[in-house]
Amino acid sequence: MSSILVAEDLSAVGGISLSAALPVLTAMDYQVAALPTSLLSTHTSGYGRPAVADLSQWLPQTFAHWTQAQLEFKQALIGYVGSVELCYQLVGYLQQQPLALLVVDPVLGDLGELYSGFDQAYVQAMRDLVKSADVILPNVTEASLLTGQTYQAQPALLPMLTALQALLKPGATAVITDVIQDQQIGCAWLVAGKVQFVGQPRLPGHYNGTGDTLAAVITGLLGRGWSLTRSLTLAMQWLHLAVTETLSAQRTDERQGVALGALIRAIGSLA
Ligand code: PXL
Repeated sequence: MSSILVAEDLSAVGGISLSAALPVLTAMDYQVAALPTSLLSTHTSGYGRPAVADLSQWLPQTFAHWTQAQLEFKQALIGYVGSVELCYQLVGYLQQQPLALLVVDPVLGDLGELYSGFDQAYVQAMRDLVKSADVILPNVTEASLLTGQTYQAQPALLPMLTALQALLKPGATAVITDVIQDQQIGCAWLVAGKVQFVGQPRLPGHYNGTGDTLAAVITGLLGRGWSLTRSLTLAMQWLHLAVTETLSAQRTDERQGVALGALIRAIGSLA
């Protein structure tokens, strides 16, 4: 059983981020070190202003303790971080780890808007953070913010992916996760300068946390040694299952993350 560090917010209500990544990666047989980068009463989209705990002392103390306890991580996923300072602390901690895979979902915003509480200084910290990643998983909004391009829901992919690649270390890959093409929604990335796409039929609605769940699944599959193409293809199929289940359960509250039961059963059926 391999261990994985997952660093993202714990939002008590909303079913996103750590609340989604923990069950998904546990079902994939990982031992998860669940590091709440922020502790919130709800996520920041739709419930008003959440109560936020101050973890600025606890987080460096946690890194110091883990170092003293000689805990080691070969795989890590970073999602919503929440402060500029912590972006740099995470990089510092992970630089001391024998990391073979670092996936960063550079959570910044959606639908053309920054999430509440973030500003351009935070975008810059995220640009610095993604330099350490092997794979980054921005949505179109985040890709636009990172590259400084004006947001368009359906941007030209080649220039956007090329600009994203320029932010990364050699050998790393940028994958845009909410690309719409021919009634499909899916992932786009570059191979030898050509745009690749894997998608699934687009379903109605817009659910919080789909990006977080997708990032957990992709990281889990890559961590098993699967190729990027195979990981993204299966991850999109499973996300489709999750959104289908969410729709058929008639969960009308779009602030809640996607239903995870069908996805976890699908993970269980994978030998
Ligand atoms: O799903 C992205 C996300 C993650 N974490 C927090 C958020 C959001 C989106 O609103 O508020 C705290």
